[in-house]
Amino acid sequence: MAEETSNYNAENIQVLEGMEAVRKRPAMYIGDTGERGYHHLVYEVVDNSIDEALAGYCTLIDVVINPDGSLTVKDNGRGIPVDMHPTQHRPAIEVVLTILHAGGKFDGSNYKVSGGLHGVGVSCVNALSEWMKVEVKRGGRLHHIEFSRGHVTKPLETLGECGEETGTTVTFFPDHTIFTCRKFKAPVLAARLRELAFLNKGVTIHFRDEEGDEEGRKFEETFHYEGGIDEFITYLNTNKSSISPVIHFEGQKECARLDGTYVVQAEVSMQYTDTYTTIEQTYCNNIRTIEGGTHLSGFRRALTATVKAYGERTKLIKEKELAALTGDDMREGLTVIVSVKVPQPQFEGQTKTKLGNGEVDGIVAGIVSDKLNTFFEENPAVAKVIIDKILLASRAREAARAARESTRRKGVMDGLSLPGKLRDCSERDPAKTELYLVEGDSAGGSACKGRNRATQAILPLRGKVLNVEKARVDRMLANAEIRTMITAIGCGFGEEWDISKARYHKIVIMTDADVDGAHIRTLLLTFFYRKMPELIEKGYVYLAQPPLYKVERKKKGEYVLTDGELTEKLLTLGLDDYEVKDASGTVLDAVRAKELMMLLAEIEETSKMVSGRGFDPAALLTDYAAQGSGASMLRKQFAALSGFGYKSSDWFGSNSPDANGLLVKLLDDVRAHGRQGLSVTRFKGLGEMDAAELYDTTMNPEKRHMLRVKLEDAVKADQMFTLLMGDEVEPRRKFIEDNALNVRNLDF
Ligand code: 0RA
Repeated sequence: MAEETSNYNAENIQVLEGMEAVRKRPAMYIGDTGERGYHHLVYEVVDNSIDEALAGYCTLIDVVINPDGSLTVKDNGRGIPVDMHPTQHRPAIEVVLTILHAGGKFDGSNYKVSGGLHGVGVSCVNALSEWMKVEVKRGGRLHHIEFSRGHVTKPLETLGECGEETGTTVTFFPDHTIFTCRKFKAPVLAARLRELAFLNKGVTIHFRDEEGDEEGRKFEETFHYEGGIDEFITYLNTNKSSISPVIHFEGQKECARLDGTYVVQAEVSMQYTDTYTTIEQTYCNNIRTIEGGTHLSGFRRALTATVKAYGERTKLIKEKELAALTGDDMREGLTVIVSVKVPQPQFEGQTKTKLGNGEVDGIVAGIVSDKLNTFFEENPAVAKVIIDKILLASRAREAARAARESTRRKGVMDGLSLPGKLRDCSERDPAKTELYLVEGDSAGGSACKGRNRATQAILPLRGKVLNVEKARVDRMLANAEIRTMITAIGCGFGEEWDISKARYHKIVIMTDADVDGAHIRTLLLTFFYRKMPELIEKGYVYLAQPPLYKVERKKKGEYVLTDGELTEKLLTLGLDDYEVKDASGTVLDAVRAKELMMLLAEIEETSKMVSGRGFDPAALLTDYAAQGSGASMLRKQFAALSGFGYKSSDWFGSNSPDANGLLVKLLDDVRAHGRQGLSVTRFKGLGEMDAAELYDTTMNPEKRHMLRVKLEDAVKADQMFTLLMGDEVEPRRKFIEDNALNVRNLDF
C-alpha cells in the first residue's frame, strides 16, 4: 500500500472511486448479488474472449470451475496489452482491469459491438472478486498480475518465455462478503456457453466442472458449432418432426450517423415443425432479448407479408382465406432465431431486454422478405407444405374459436355451472383451498370420504387423460375430462385465460404409484404446461406422494414413502445383530456399517437398472465405471468405505475377486434379518387404502409430503415433454435408455 500512496495521482483516485462504486452498489452493475449476479461474473469475462473471437483473433475458450470454487477463463486471443499506457502511466492491463468501461473497446472499427447485458467489463468482476489472477501470453513472454477486490496486490511481472503463443487466462474467486451465492452451477454456465457457441459459429468453448455439484458429480462438455444458429434450430427442434429444412438468411447494412457510419448485421434461421408450438428466440449482441423488440417485429412483419404475397401470386391461398390469415397462423409450429449485431444498442422494457433501435426493424424485414421470397421461388414444394400448414392453423383457429364460444355458452369458462363430478369445498378463499385430481372413481370415493370438506375439493378423473400434445384445441375442448378441469379450476382458457380467477391455489395431482399412474400424471402435466403454463409458473401445481408401503411390527403400523426408505428401515433393523468388517478386518462402527449397506443397496438398484439383470456389483464397479460419473462416484465411495480399492481396471486389497459373491450375500442376509417379525404391505394403488388411511398419509396437510412442480429450464422441459408425449419413438427410447441411471431425478 505504501507504494501506491507515494505516487497517488488523479488516475489512482479514478480507480479507487470506480472500484468502490461497484462494491457499494454491486446490483447496479451486475443485476443482483444472488445466483444470477454470481454467474454473470463469468459471462462478463467470457464476453471479452468472445469479442476477441469476433475480431478474428481467438478460436478457443476454456472455462473451468476449479476445485476451490474459483473460476478460470482461458483464451487464445491476442492477450491483454501489457505495455505502458500512454496517459495512465501504468501497464495497459492494469488499466483494463481497474477502470470501468476500459474493457479494451478502444478501437474505432465501425463493426465493433459491445457484449454483456450490462457491458460493464472485466474490471467489475475484478472489483467484486476476493482475488483475481491474470496471465497473458503476448510478444513471446508470459506475464502475470494479481488483484484483490479490484486493487493490485502483485504488480505486473514477466515470468518467462512463451514462444509464438498468445492469449489471456483470467482466474477469479467471487467476494463472498458481497454475494449470497456460494457456488457456480455447471448446468447454468453450460446453458449460456452452449448458447454463445451457437451464436458465434466456429468458436470452440470447452467447459469443465472440476469442483462438482452437491452430489459430487463432475461435468465436461465442448461446445462447437460450425453451423451456428442453424444448428441451434436443430437443437431446439430435437425430437420434433420437421416439415421444412432449416432456412437461413443473413445480411448487413451500413447506417449513417452524425459522426460517420456503423454497420448492423442480421442473421435469421427458421424451420417449421409439425407441432403447434412457436419458439422465437431473438438476440442482440449475443444477449437474449426476452421481450423482443424491433428485430422481432421486423421478422414477423416480413414473414406475414412474404407468405401472403407468395400465396396470392401462386393461388395457393384463396382470396377469402387470405383475409382471415393472422400472424399467429404463420408462426404455428415455427422455430426461429433472429440474431443481430448493433454497435450502439438501445435496450428498453421492464427488464431491459427489448431492443429499441428503430432502424433494425427495416433492416431485418428487408433481408427476410427478399431472401424468403427467393427461397419460396426456388423450393416450391417446401413452400406448398408450409402454406398448407398455415392454412390448417388458420382453419383450426376458427374451429377453436367456435368451440370456445360453445363451451363458454355452456358455462365452462366462467365456472357458472360446476361439473357434477366435482366435490367442491365450502371455503371460498382460493388461497386456502386445494383441488385434488384423483385417478379413478374408487380412489375418488375414498378421497371424498376422507377429505377436509372445508378446504379440499375432489375431482375424480376417469380413464386416460387426452394427450394435448397430439390434439388441436377444438378436439381438446370437446374432451369431457379436460372441460371438467377447466371449469373446476375457473381460470378459463386461451384468450379468456385469467389466473386471478383461479378457484384453488393448490392443484394436486394424485395418481397410483404404478406405470398407468405415472402416465396419467405426465399427461396432466403436459396439459398444464402447454395450456395453462401460468399455473406452473405461479407454483399452483403439486404432486401428491402416496406411500409405497405399510410396515407393521407388533401391531404398530408405519407408512413408508419410497423404496429407499424401506431399504433403510430394513437394513437398520437387520444390522442390530451383525458385525461388518472392512478389507483389513477392522469392525465398522454402526454409522459406517449402515452407510456401507445403503451404498450396496444403491449399487444393487443401479446395476439392476442398467443391466436389466440381477445384482451384479462387480459389473457396476468395473464395467459400468466408464459409463458416467454416477457409477464412478459409487465406486469411489465403495472403495473408501470398504477398504477395497479399484485402480486402472484392477481390484486391489485382500480377496477382492470374491468380493462380489460376499457382498450379494451380506446385503441379502441383513435385509432378510431386518424383515423378521415385520409385515410389509405394498400399496399398488390409492384404492387399496381406506378413506382414513388415504387422508392420513397423503392429504393431511400436517403429515403429507407433496412435491411442488417447478419449471427450472423451459427449453429442457419443452424438449422433454415433446420427447415423452410426441410422435417420435426412437428418440424417446434413446432418452429412456440414456437416463436409466438418473431415473430418480426424473421426478418432477
Ligand atoms: C484490450 C485490448 C485488446 C485486447 C484485450 C483488451 C483483451 C481483453 C481480454 C479479456 C479476456 N481475454 C481478452 N483478450 C483480449 C486488443 C489487443 C491488441 O490490439 O493487440
